[in-house]
Amino acid sequence: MVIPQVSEDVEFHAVDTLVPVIDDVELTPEYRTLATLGGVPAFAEPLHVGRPNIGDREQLQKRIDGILDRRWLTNNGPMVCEFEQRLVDFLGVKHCITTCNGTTALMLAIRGLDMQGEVIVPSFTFVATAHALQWQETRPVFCDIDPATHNLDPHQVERHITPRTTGIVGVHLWGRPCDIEALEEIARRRKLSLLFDSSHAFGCSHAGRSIGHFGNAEVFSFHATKFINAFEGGAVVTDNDELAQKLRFMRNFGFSGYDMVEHLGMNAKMPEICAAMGLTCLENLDYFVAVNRRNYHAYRSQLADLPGLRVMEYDERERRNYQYVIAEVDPDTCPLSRDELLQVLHAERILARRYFYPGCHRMEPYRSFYPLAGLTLTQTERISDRVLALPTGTAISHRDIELVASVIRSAIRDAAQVKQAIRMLPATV
Ligand code: T4K
Repeated sequence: MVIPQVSEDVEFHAVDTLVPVIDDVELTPEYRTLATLGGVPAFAEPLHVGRPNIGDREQLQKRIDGILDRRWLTNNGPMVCEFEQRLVDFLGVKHCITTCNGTTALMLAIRGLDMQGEVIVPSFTFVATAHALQWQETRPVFCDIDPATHNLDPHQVERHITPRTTGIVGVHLWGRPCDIEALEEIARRRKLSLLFDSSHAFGCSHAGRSIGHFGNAEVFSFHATKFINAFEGGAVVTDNDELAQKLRFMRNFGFSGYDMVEHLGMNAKMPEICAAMGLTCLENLDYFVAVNRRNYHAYRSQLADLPGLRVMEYDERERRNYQYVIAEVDPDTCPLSRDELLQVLHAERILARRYFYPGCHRMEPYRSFYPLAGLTLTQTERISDRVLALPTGTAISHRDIELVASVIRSAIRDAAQVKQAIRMLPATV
């Protein structure tokens, strides 16, 4: 398969486009009746937030054939070694240790960095960030975010440090880097380990340097829904030789050779077929970025000037992967709440998501540990009530985005009717 080039002025079509129910010629999107108001849903099949990017299938197939011919399926095989080397070259880091998913990569890094006791972490993240700590009995201490960036607020981090604190885990949410300098300064001064959960930030940069370079280590996820996917997969990257060696042992039961175990370990190895997918996606990275960027700009222009709805911005002076298109709905100025808008979209089979509602502190086991956490996590609660992730990626077309945007515009225009109709609908979220 030839990967199409995406240029600024040429109309593009998605690789795996879902087919809308409505014929292009029949209805101008703006004038169709919303499904909430009794119309036909805009999409025949669910339109997901982040369907996997696939890349060049022929290349992937060739790699899979090679794996089968070699009969070497896992345990640090040649495909995994090649993937790790390509990641090292791409990111410009010293070491890359791939794993079977991002969560185990976090778990290994946390243990490898000896993060015990309490670790400061945002609540506004995918729950895996907190679970990776709690799973090994290290207590996640939830810290509020800066509402402008959705990332850890360094001023709040200082307030949560106690004699039991051993580290900080920052999350570069939506691929927008944390306030890295401030967090590095705190970690240095208070002698804490600093790990970044960079699951959203593969291919992004900060101050001209690739994400992957910062803190003591950074972790990527290569889950199917991520910008670069390996079906399932993850990686820890670091410049620290000793940590890298320890992590390599730990991901393979602690073995240093055929017989000798040097460290407590687990089975966190990436299989060869996952590395084949990862390599194939990596080769198509420029195409994925171009499509994501184009989708992002399409949404921004088509949703501009709506009252109370703002599409989150990316700093275009830095490298970004544009993997998430995030709308923020202000309940004071938007005629519909975020949840009402979500119901409208779901009725059209547009499966927008409330990432990362309601915040980890409102999920178990953390809700029971910290029943009053919401009192100090005011920005987390405020933002998690406003955010809506919209469908993007290489599986959706420009036409899909036009339809999604027209549904949102129509819903806001006819908000009074929509509100009334929603009261009669069963809740879908
Ligand atoms: N840290 C952060 C900040 C993370 O965001 C994540 C993962 C992690 C750590 C942990 O990394 P991993 O251990 O997962 O490598 C998804 C993903 O499952 C999860 O990996 C991701 N974050 C999170 C943000 O999103 P869900 O439950 O919201 O969505 P899911 O997996 O059902 O899929 C999303 C959409 O994509 C669906 O609406 C359906 C569609 N889809 C999904 C899959 C798996 C497909 O079309 N094809 C597919 O193969 O968690």
